[in-house]
Amino acid sequence: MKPIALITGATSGIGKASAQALASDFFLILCGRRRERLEALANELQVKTDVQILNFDVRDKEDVFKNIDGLPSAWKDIDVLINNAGNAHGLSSFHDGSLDDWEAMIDINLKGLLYVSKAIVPDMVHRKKGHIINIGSIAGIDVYPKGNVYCASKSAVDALTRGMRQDLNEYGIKVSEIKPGLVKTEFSKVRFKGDTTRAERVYKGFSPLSAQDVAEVISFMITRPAHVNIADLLLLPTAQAGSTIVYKDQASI
Ligand code: NDP
Ligand code: 8X3
Repeated sequence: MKPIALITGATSGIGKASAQALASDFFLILCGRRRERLEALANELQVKTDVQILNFDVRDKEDVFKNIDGLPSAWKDIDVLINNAGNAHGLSSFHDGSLDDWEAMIDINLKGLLYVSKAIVPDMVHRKKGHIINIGSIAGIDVYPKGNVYCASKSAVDALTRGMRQDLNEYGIKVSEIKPGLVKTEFSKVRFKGDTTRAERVYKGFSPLSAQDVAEVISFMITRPAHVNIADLLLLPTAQAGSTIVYKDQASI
C-alpha cells in the first residue's frame, strides 16, 4: 500500500511532471479540466501505480467537493496534497487590466486552492497526518511591472501557506511552499491567450527551468523524513536573479 497524493493541474506542466516523478512511490489522484489529458496520463502511469482521475474546475466549489467527497473509500485518506492548478491571465498595466482576467486569477490561484484544501485538510487534521505543497511563485515575493494581480494572487498563496502552517502545526501536518522562477510550460501560452510566438519569446536567450526540474524538487520535499519540513523554497533558473533580472544571450533573442 503506497501513500496517496492528489495533484491539481495534472494535465500539463509542473503538475503533470510531478505525477510522473511520484508515480513509483505514490498512488495518484490526478485532477484537471481536460479529461482526455487526464486519461492519457493515467494510462501512461498505470503501469507503475494505481491512479484515479478527477475532472473538475477548481473554481466550481460544488464540483470540487462533489468530486473529492465522491472518491472511493480506499482513496479518501490523502497523504499529500499538491495545490498546483493555476495560471496567469494577461500581462497589462493595472489601469488596462481586464476584470475577467483578474477574476480568473483570484478564482483559480487563490479561491480554487482554498476549496480543494477545505475538501481535504479536515481529514488530515482528523488523522493527524498529511503534507500540503502549495505552488507559489517568485511573483509572490518580487512583484514585476504588469504582473499586478497575478503577483497578488501568488502573494496571497504565500501568506496563506504560512497561515496554514501555523494552524496545522499542532496536528503534525507539514505545509510547504515552492516558489519557482521561470519554468517553460504552457504558462505563457495561457497568459498570452494562445499567442505561441509571444509565449516562446519569454524563454528565449537563456535556459529556463523545466517542469521536470520543479517536479524533482517537489518529490524531494515530499520524501523527507517525518521530522523534516522544507517549508519554503525559491527555485530559479541560474540565469534568473529576480522577477525582472534574467541574463539573456542577446544574439539568440
Ligand atoms: P500550465 O499551464 O502548464 O499548467 C497549469 C495547470 O493548471 C493545468 O494542468 C491546468 O489544467 C490547471 N488549471 C488551470 N486552470 C484550472 C482550473 N480552473 N481548474 C482546474 N485546473 C486548472 O502551467 P504551469 O505548470 O507552469 O503552472 C502550474 C503552477 O505553477 C501554477 O500555479 C503557476 O502559477 C505556477 N508557477 C508557474 C511558473 C512558470 O514559470 N511556469 C513559475 C512559478 C509558478 P486544465 O487546463 O486541464 O484544467
Ligand atoms: C510564474 C513566473 O515570473 O512569469 O509564476 O510570473 S512569472
